[in-house]
Amino acid sequence: DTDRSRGLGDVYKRQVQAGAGMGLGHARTYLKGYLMAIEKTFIMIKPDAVRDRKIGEIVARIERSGLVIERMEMTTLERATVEEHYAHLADKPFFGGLCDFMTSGPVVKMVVSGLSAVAKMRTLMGATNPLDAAPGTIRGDFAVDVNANVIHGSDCLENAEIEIKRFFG
Ligand code: IDP
Ligand code: MG
Repeated sequence: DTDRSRGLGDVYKRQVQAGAGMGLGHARTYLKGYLMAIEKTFIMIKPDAVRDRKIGEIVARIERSGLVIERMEMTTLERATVEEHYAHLADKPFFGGLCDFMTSGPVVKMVVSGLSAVAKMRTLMGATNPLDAAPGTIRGDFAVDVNANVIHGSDCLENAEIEIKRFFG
C-alpha cells in the first residue's frame, strides 16, 4: 500500500539524514519492524511429545523466541476434529494412521502471538519431515519420524484464524 511505503521511505530518509549512525544493514532490520505485523497462530504439541515429556522444553523455546503464549490447554482430540484439521491430506495413504496418532493421547493446544508469529513459529518448528529439519529446530531436535513429528503450527495467517476457531471455538 502506497501510503505505507511512502511513510517507510520517509522514516528511512530521516534515519539516514539524521546521520543516526545506522548502516544499511541496520536500517533494513529497523524497517523490517514496520513491515511485520502482530499475528496470532495456532500451535499444538502432538501426543508423541506430550508422552515424551517435552512440553516444557517446547514451551520454553517458544517463549525464548519472544513470542507470547496467549492461550494453552491440554486436551485429547475428537477424531472428527482431527479429520477436519487434516482434510487436505484425506487422500494420502498415511491419513488413517495420522488420525490414530493424533487421537492417541493428549495434545497441548495454544494460541501464540507476536511479530510475524505464523512464519516465526514455522521457522522454530523446522521441516515437516524430521529428516529434513535442521538441528536447533523443534522437529530437528525432538522428532525422528514424519509419522510423529512433535508439533503443529499453522502454515499461513488465513489458516491460523480458521484453526484457532476450530480448536478454541
Ligand atoms: P506441516 O505439519 O509441516 O504443516 P503438512 O504437509 O500440513 O505438514 O502435514 C500435516 C501432518 O501430516 C504432518 O505434520 C505429519 O504429522 C503428517 N504427514 C505429512 N506428510 C506425511 C508423510 O509422508 N507420512 C506420514 N505423515 C505425514
Ligand atoms: Mg500443515
